[in-house]
Amino acid sequence: MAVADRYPTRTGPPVRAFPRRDPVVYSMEGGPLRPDELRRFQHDGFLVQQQLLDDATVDALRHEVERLVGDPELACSDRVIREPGGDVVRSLFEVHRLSALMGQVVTDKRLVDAASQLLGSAVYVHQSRVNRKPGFIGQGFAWHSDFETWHAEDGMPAPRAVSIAIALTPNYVHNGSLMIIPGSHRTFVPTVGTTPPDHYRSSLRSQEVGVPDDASLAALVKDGGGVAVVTGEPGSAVLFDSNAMHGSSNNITPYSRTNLFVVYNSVANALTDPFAAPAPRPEFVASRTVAPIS
Ligand code: 6CS
Ligand code: FE
Repeated sequence: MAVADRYPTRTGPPVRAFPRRDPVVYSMEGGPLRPDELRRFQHDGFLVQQQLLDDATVDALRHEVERLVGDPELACSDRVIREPGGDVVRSLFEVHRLSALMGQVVTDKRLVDAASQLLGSAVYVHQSRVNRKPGFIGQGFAWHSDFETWHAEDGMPAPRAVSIAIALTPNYVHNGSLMIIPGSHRTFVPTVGTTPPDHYRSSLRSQEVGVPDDASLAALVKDGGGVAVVTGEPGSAVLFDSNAMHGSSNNITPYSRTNLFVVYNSVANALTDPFAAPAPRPEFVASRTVAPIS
């Protein structure tokens, strides 16, 4: 039975943004996040946590990233995304299955329980990745809502998912760190355009379809009171709503900005058919295995 499309996107102009049609925080109890943290997440759409992982774990994760980058068997996999115009590794996908240590991190109770509390249900891993953003080379990510892509291309019904990004290297204001528009998660901005076949092969290198128009972005920034740059030391983390408008700039400094991302989806929000794409994306980008993390 077809699922109603409550967030139509990838349509023709004009773009008409509309208020989010689902809650942000599903439950205030039953998890590690304090009421003040939940209120901040509800309002801003993101929450920064310092020192989530200890230095030894972060060092080991950084070594895991470079092990995977140097793995000749992985080099030709679609899981490896390279920078536009070159072959430097930009991102690695489904890392929780490629690295036992990363698999442990994504099932860590501190992350899972926080996600479950926010989403009000058991959760499973929708996607995991490392965005490597090496010094001098790492290019940015255009402004986008992850949910807009996950709805259009993966058939995610509602924005009942949360990303947790863990800094593996220092995230400074100047080395291409994540920028989020506060409050943008409470507005859905449809995008103009048609999703081409196998879009992920280009969009993960440089995204053009699924990028909101400048007028909508300017309105979100005005309503949000500006743009937040998420900085933090290695081991810090940011939890951000699936519909938070975010992006990042090129890294022109010597300091790599390498982050481990995991996306938790509610088990009540399992993927259906894409709402605006010719075919579902591969499992390593969008899991259709709803295995609740206990
Ligand atoms: O298409 C996706 O799933 C990916 N694209 C971006 C720019 N952010 C989320 C995710 O990694
Ligand atoms: Fe994103």
